[in-house]
Amino acid sequence: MKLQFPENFYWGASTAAHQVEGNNTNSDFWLMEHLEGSTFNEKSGDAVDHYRLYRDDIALLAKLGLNAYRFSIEWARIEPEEGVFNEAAIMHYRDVLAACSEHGIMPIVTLHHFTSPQWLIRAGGWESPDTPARFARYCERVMGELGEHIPYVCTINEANISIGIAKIMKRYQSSANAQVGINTQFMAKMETYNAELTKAFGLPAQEVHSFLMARTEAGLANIFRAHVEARAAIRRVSPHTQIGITMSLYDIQAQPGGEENAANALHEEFLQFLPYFEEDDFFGLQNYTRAIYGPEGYLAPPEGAEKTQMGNEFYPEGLEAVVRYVFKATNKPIIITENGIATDNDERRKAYINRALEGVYACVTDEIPVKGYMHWSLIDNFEWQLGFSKRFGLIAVDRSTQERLPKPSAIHYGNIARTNELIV
Ligand code: GCO
Repeated sequence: MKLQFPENFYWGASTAAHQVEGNNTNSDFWLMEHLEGSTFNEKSGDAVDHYRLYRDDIALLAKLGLNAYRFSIEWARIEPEEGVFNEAAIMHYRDVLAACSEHGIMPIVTLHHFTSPQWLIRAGGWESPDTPARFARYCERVMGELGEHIPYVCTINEANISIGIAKIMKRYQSSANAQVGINTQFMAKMETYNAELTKAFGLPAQEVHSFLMARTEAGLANIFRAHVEARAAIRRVSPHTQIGITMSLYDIQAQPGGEENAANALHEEFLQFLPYFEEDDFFGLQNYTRAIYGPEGYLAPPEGAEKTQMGNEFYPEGLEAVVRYVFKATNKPIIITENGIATDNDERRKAYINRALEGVYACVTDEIPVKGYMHWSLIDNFEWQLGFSKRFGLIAVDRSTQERLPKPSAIHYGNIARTNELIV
């Protein structure tokens, strides 16, 4: 059967600056990757050298048949010191946007994708009440200069991620507590790490507030205030740009007796933030798997479930459910800004794409305004703490030569994009 997508559907892929560009030396993550006892498996280094090779990468994306590219602009490059804006970095992103335009690619730009300038962290990071204004000032500068070339902007990537991190940490700690040996080792490692953090940022470790760290209630509110203040600033300087935020969302399911836990999770991870999106133009939705709740709380994936390299359950059907609940709650146009799978079995990536898109098709048929699908990721890249071993890319990279090698899934997805048709 052929499933025909709407004519103006955006078929794209996503990346994030720090994960692909390389040498993001003024960012907080760069510093943290280089600490002794670092929690990163490896350093980002040259990553996949996208800062230099973006023209080839965008040409390749277009050649595959895609018509949209979601990437992020790096705050640490644009404003390496507080109040000092680097014109060369702004020019670089102007060139990236020009390359998109030459290839007929619609850019979707993210202004903050996890990494921040080191000076921001020294000034209190994401727990400081001054950070929303600092973020808005950076957004205003970038959008004032480049906004005319940016039709869609996402202010902050996965603004709700600290909630997911806190839940994972809690699960990890309860399993670590059960294994005292590991726990002692872990504590010793943490001590070295904390001492190094203090040295690096000149602050007590508990005052280092990078984006992917534990967050207080006030810190979480700061992040959403940063979105609201940035949105107002962007509206002033680039009134035609459509503005949204992106959120990390699970298909939240309940087993009998788990309904209340599931409803609480939905509220905590998503519904509580609705007031902040009211004036947004679209919603950036990111989904990778489902989360099941029973009467006692979160349940591990069912026995025997297929897992991805991330340990997530292979569950592409989750996307449809998330699109439906997001639309019901927001009534806004949706762009799927991330969805994908870490695997070395590219056949499973193809299957994941097909099954996820079948769900998107069902939503579109029900007149839910899904504008586009951005697969994570265009290219294998630096998966944060887990390094380069987790492969989400449609395109592989030989990092010794930086040669790009499109996988069969890239050809497959490109054909869907080119024909606007999914064959199931
Ligand atoms: C996130 C980020 C991406 C990740 C991707 C795969 O969701 O953590 O937006 O940077 O690389 O999600 O884990």
